[in-house]
Amino acid sequence: MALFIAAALLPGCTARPATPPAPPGDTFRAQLVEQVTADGAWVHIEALQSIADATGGNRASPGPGYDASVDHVAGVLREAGFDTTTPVFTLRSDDRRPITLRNVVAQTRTGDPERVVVAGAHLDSVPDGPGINDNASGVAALLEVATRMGGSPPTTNAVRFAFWAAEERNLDGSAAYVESLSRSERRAIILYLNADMAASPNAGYFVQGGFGDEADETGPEGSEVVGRTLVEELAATGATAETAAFDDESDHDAFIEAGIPTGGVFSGADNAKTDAQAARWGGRAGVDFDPCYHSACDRAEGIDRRVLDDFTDALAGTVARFATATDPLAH
Ligand code: DTR
Ligand code: ZN
Ligand code: ZN
Repeated sequence: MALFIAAALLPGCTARPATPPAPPGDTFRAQLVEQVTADGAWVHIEALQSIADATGGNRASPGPGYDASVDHVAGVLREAGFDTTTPVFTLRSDDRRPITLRNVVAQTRTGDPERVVVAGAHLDSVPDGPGINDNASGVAALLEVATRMGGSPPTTNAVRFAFWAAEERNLDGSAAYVESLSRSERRAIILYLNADMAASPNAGYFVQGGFGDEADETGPEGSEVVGRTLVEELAATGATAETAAFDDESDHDAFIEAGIPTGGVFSGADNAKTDAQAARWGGRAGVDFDPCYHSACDRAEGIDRRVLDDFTDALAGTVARFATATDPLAH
């Protein structure tokens, strides 16, 4: 039985509770975790790999591979019944010619739109490769959760899935999106969940949200509930998570800056796995979590499907628990 966490107050504004997740035995959560599969996520990995292969080997934004990735993801979400938009923003750039890019934002038609669970992943790659572990893996995991949940689930709260442009260019897509929100739209977001790299070939299971000593490491109050829920949901797959401090290196940053409770998962990039980590998770000590990080070899063949399965389950369980939380939201 999960512990229910008392509401937390953010300094300087009205109450934003740390939403207590539903118990792990909750039917909606159990069904969603049961329904999502690595095979389902794999369909999107293959689609994004094919897009990169057809567009010069990458999905960098701006670029044709990114545009095709947006069209794929938006099409999947529309087909699944979500209210789907592709809001445009102008890239911060030194160039004289302004560059416009699209994020993808898809929301359930059910659930309270004043209580929104937002889950996001960046959809762009670096120019040097197809960006499959970084970050077709996070995209695929969330698309699998979204499509199994469908656009009209029986949840208390609305759920919004977001796929960001230009993470690899200063986190511009998520930053522009959060900047575009009104004060009341920001206050309606009860938490943000980030998935950036979820199937590294020599994977770790890292969770951010509420861990660390400084405020910029833990995230805003309430983030510890998100982080703890992710750890619990990974444990339910059999994976022991390692907790990590937030840095400013992914799309969680804009949400943290906006004071929104935030959590994230990460399977490791260009750091070597330690002996202790290899003992805990398997894999090879002394070898990078992802030897193909930001390289042309970051392809579908390198994906660890078991790790993708674990993270997809954990994201499904976490989204479901917060989407069905019924504690009163004081504004
Ligand atoms: N910014 C990511 C890689 C990355 C580095 N540290 C973290 C921590 C949490 C998530 C992701 C990352 C990239 O897209 O390259
Ligand atoms: Zn990257
Ligand atoms: Zn990334």
